[in-house]
Amino acid sequence: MTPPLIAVLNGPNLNLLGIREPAKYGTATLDDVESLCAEVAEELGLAIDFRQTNGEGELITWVQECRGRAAGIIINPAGYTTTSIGLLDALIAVELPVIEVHITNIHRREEFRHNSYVSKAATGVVAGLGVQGYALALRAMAQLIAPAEAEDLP
Ligand code: DHK
Repeated sequence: MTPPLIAVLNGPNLNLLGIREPAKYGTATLDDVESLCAEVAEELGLAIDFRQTNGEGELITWVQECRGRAAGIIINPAGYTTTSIGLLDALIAVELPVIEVHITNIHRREEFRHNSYVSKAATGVVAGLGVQGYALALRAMAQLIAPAEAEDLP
């Protein structure tokens, strides 16, 4: 059986992980995060499509493309979390389980980071646990999609 595909999508400035404000975001690079996700996905029997973009439109297109292709979406929308109704609408439109990840605890930070549009489409949110939040999100996603997968068993 082909492993279920989970899209792991990353928004603006996450390409700078490791260099960008390491006291807040840590020293792991985006490549390190991808390796972590690949390792955990393999353990869970999932396939991942791990991507990053600085463009809002591209992120929305990637979300749209998940329909009929992916079993779930893990997304760190970064700066688009609190600004993009277009991203929210795309996440609602695809009708897939969505887990929102933030490396930092956005609720302990500036007020403008608190109001996540993406949360209105998210099944769950992981925030403040560093890049391990991606691994936790994958584990939670495996549980979320398990009943649907089990129905396919003989
Ligand atoms: C990443 C960003 O780039 C910020 O815009 C968010 C998020 C927080 C994170 O913690 O991963 O406010």
